[in-house]
Amino acid sequence: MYNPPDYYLVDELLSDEHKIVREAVRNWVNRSVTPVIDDYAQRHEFPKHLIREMGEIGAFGPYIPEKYGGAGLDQIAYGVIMTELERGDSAIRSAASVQTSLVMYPIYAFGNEEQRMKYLPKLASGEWVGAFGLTEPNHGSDPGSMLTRFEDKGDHYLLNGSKMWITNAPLCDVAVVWAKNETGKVRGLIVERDFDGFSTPETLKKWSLRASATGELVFDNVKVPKENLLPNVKGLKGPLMCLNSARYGIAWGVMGAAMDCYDTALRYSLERKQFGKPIASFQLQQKKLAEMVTEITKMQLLAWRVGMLRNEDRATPAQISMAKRNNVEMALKIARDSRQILGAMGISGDFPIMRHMMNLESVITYEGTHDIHLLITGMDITGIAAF
Ligand code: TGC
Ligand code: FAD
Repeated sequence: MYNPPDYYLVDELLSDEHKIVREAVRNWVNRSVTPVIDDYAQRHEFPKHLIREMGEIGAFGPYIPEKYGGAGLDQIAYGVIMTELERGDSAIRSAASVQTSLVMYPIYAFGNEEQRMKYLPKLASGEWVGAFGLTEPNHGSDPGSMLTRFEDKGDHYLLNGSKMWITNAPLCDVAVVWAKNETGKVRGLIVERDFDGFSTPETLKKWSLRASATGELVFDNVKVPKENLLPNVKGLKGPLMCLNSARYGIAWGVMGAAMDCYDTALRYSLERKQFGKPIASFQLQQKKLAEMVTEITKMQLLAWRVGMLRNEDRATPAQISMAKRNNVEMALKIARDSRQILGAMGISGDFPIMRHMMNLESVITYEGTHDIHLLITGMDITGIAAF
C-alpha cells in the first residue's frame, strides 16, 4: 500500500544491506505501529509494548559495535531505520533516537569498558529504556547556562537540579544527565531509576508527540556512585556531540513523515472527485504535489550525502545542522500542504497527516530550534556567533 517516492532513484545509492534493513523495519512498522499508533496518540500514551520489539528489530544502537549489543551498521543504515520509524510516528523515532544517539552513543563514546558492558546490551535489547537530560526549565537553547550541579562528597557525588521536556523520562531505567561540577565544568552522569531522590513526573497536555512519553528529571540530593561519571569527556562538547548524532538521525527520520504525507495525499487526490474530476487534475493540487516530491528528493540527497560524510568521519556539526533544519522545515510544509489536499479528511485520525504535522511542530524545536540551526550556519559561514 505505502509507496514512498524515489524520483531520482536514490535507492541505487543504497547497498543491499541497507535495503534489507529498511524492508525489515518497514514491515515491522506496518505490522506493529500503523494499526495502533493513532489510538495511542489520541489517548496521549506511549505504546510501551513496542520497546522490546524495537530492540528485536535492531532499532536501538544500530551503529554501536556488536560486542555491546549493537548491529555494527553504518550511518546510512541508521538513517534508513529512522526514516521507516518516523513514517510510523515521530514518537517511535524519538524513542529510538534518544536510546541510540543520546544514551547509547555517550556511554559508548565517553564511558569506560565497565559502563559499556553494564548498560549497552540492556539498552540495545530494550530491556532498559534511556533518557537524556540536557534542557532545563530556564535553559533550552542555551544549555551552557545550566543550573543542575553535582558535588564531590568523597565516596559519591551529590546531584541537585532538574531537567525538563525529556523524552522517555517517565519510563526510563537510566538517564544520561549533564550537570556542572564545583568548577563549573559540564560532565555526564549515569543516573539509575532506583537512586533515592530521583523522580520523573510526566508532562501532559501536549498537542504534539502525543504518543511519546515526555517528562522531567528531578534530582533532590541524589547520591550518584562515582563509577557512574562518564570519564572520557569534559565540557559542553560532550552533550553537543550526542546531538550531532541525533540531529543527523532526524534529517533522515522526518523524510518518513514527509513521504507518508505525500503518498497519502497523492493517492487521495487521484481518488477524490470534485466538479466531476479527480482533484489531482487541478493545477493548484498538482503544484502542491510537484513541490512536495521536489523537496523530498532534495531532502533525500542532503541526508544521504551527510550520511556518507559521517561514514568517513568528515561531517561537520554545521553540515548536520543544515540537513536537520532544512529537512524538518520541508517535512512540516509537506504535512501542511498534504493536509489541505485531503480537505476535511485531513484532520481525521483515519489518515496519518494531522498526527505527523503536529509531531513535526516538536521536531522543529527539539534537538536545536529552527532558529538556532540557522545561526549555526550563519556562524559557520561568517565566523561570527550571533547567539
Ligand atoms: P560554544 O561555546 O559554541 O561551544 C561549547 C563547546 O562545544 C563545542 N561545540 C560542539 N562540539 C561538538 N558538536 C557540536 N555540534 C558543537 N557545537 C559546539 C565547541 O567547539 C566548544 O568546545 P570547546 O572545546 O571550545 O569547549 O557553546 P554555546 O554555549 O555558545 O552554544 C552553542 C549552541 C547555541 C550552538 C549550542 O548550545 C546549541 O546547539 N544549542 C541548542 C541546544 C539543543 O539542541 N538542545 C537539544 C536538547 S536534547 C533534545 O532536544 C532531544 S529531543 C530527542 C527526541 O525526542 O528525538
Ligand atoms: P528557548 O531556548 O526558550 O527558545 C524560545 C525561542 O527563542 C525559540 O524560537 C528559539 O529559536 C529562540 N531563541 C533562543 N535563543 C535565541 C537566540 N540566541 N537568537 C535567536 N533566537 C533565539 N531536551 C533534552 O535535553 N532531552 C530530551 O529528551 C528532550 N526531548 C524533548 C521532547 C519534546 C517533545 C520537546 C518539545 C522538547 C524536548 N527537549 C529535550 C527540549 C528541546 O531540546 C528544547 O525545547 C529546545 O532546545 C529549545 O529550548 P526551549 O524550549 O527552552 O526554547
